[in-house]
Amino acid sequence: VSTFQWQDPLLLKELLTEEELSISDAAHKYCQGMLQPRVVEAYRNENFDRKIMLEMGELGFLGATVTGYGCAGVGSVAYGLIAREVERVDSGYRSAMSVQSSLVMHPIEMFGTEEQKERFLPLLATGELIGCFGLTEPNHGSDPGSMETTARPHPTKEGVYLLNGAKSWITNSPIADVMVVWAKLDGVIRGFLVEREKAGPGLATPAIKGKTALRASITGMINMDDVEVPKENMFPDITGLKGPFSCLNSARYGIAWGAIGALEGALDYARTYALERTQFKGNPLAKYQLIQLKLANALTDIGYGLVTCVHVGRMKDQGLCAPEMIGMIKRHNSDRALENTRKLMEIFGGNGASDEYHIGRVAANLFVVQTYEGQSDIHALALGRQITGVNAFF
Ligand code: TGC
Ligand code: FAD
Repeated sequence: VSTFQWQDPLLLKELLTEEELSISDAAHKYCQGMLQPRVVEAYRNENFDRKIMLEMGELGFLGATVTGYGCAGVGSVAYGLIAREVERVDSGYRSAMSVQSSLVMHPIEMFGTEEQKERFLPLLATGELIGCFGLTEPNHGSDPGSMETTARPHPTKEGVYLLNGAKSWITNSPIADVMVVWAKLDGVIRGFLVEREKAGPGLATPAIKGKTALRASITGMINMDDVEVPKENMFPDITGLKGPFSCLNSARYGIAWGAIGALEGALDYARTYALERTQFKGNPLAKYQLIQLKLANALTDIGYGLVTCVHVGRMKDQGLCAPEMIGMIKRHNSDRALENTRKLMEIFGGNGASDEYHIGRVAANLFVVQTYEGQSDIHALALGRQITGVNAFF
């Protein structure tokens, strides 16, 4: 028999290897020591500090699962533990990290030529280069198969493609040096590595300002008007939607961990507040049963969420993971994190509206976490399609 530990309710640490525990500790120290002190100002001013990518690179957090090319080559669970610690501070910081890792480095590792890997991966690993992933368009989000962005051979320059179209809501795009852009070539989806330096005047990546969430992350568009991309920057073999969707498996898996990290952060803020704040005869809020119910619900979803993440991570590394398993934990963990955080926010009363107390930022961010990489209802329909064999999308 052991004593219950609210900080680790189902003893996650017993499921982890020594290496995973030490990566998790290192990530926790960096995130609490270096990211947490910056986050209120960053969020208030919509400011993403590019130096963060260099710091994460130094610690081996970028492309952590990639083998070789200056990357750490760790397993999926270690990657998830990093995402959890980063998102314990802010979902936007996790976005920056996971886009670089899962949506830029991972596809280059999976689909790139040897030349593309050698040219991009080491510099993306250190954070000297920043990447982004352009799938969503102004008119096509949940249904990226209908994308309008096109690629066509340059009429006069041999071995060059011209890209035309617009991508919207793209994490990191305003500061990205290399952009993974998905476009239709002769009606078939292909992936291109668009380099800012070589793209010419037809490329514009304006920031989307005035966001009501994820303000510590930079988000923008990728506008392309005859942007030139050399043939050697196209992924050679991958065609169709399974290209971008394979990248999303890895990123959605990281989000499943990250969302629980955000909820753990929220629970910590709420517990501290409930113990310190008194109402009615000097009692701390923590004494009241309705307050304890909110804390208990959050803790239960944290315990369940983390155990499923470890399980799916192990299955992923053994090649036993179906995409819907990842969709299921991405959906469930982000839904539970959002719902619980919103309830925990009530504990703060009016102070919940002050950014100094963090909780409002966490709740606002989690709306986006529930929305990007497949909104929760989209993942429900993907599961429904598997259960019934009937397609409810169209
Ligand atoms: P569907 O017919 O289901 O699939 C088309 C082809 O793709 C294959 N496929 C997958 N392959 C690997 N992994 C997956 N998860 C896959 N899902 C589908 C599928 O096998 C098929 O292959 P083939 O060979 O038979 O052609 O496609 P559909 O058009 O019916 O769409 C299904 C639906 C709605 C589930 C899908 O379109 C979807 O997931 N929509 C959500 C869109 C989305 O997630 N967008 C994310 C944009 S990136 C982003 O948000 C980054 S935020 C990053 C951050 O800041 O953290
Ligand atoms: P829509 O597709 O218009 O959906 C709106 C609503 O309708 C949703 O609730 C959806 O579930 C529902 N809906 C749609 N179709 C159906 C249906 N058939 N049945 C039932 N309900 C349906 N994209 C990228 O490519 N790269 C990025 O880096 C990136 N970063 C992002 C960062 C931020 C801060 C945000 C907010 C978004 C980001 N996105 C990115 C875009 C994100 O993936 C999309 O917003 C998301 O996929 C949803 O698409 P949409 O916004 O067009 O919503």
